Amino acid sequence: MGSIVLHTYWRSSASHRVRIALGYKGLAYDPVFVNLLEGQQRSAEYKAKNPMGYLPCLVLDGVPYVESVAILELLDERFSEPALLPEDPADRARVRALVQFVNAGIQPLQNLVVLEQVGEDKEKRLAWLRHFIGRGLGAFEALLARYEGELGLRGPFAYGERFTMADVLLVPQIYAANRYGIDLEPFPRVRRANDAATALPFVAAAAPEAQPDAKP
Ligand SMILES: N[C@@H](CCC(=O)N[C@@H](CS)C(=O)NCC(=O)O)C(=O)O
Repeated sequence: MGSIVLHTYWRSSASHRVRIALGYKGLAYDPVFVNLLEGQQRSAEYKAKNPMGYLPCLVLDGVPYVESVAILELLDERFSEPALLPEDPADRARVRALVQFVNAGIQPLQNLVVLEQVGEDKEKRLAWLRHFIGRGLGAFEALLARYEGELGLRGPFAYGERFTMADVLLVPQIYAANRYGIDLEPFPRVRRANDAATALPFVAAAAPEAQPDAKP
C-alpha cells in the first residue's frame, strides 16, 4: 500500500466521511489540518489541490483526489474489502440514493460558503440550517421506511445488516444535526442507524472530537 494523506478539518462533515471510510478499510493516513474558520481552504496553495476551496482532499500515492463521494468510490475500488457498496446493482442504486440525499440534498446547504450568503444573523442561519437539515432527514427517513416495506430491511444499519456508504454519509450529517439542535425524535430509523454506526470503534475514532485539531 502506498502513502495516504488526508487534508481535513475536525468539523468538516465531508472530511468526516472520508475518515470513517479509511477507518472501515483499516487504512492508515497522515492528516494535514486545514482550518476552515481561518479560511485556509481558500488559500492559493490549497486551491491548487481543490479549485472549489473545499475539504477534503485525499492524496493517494502523491495524486490529489477531491469530492468526498468520489473519494469513497475510489477507496472502494482500490481497496475492495470490506466493501462500502452491496454487490447487487439494485441494492447499490438504493444505497447511492441515500448517499445523494445527504451529499446533494442536505450538506451543500449547510456549507460555510452558503451560510455566508444567508447573512451574518445567527438566528437566521440557524433557522435555515434547521429547515434544510430537517427536511432532508425527513426524506432519508421516508426512504428507509420504503426500503423496509419493499425489502423487509430492518437495520440495524441504514441499509440492512451491513455497514454501507449510506452510513458513512449519515453519521456526519447527524453530528451536524445535533450540533444545530435539530429534533431527531421524528426519525426513528435514522436514529437507529446512527446509533448502530457510532457504536463501531472505527466510527468513534473518526468523530470530530477525537481529532488532533479538535477545539474544546
Ligand atoms: N461536495 C463536496 C463538499 C465539500 C464541502 O462542502 N466541504 C466543506 C466542509 S464540510 C468546506 O470545505 N467548506 C469550506 C467553505 O465553505 O468555505 C464533497 O463532498 O467533498
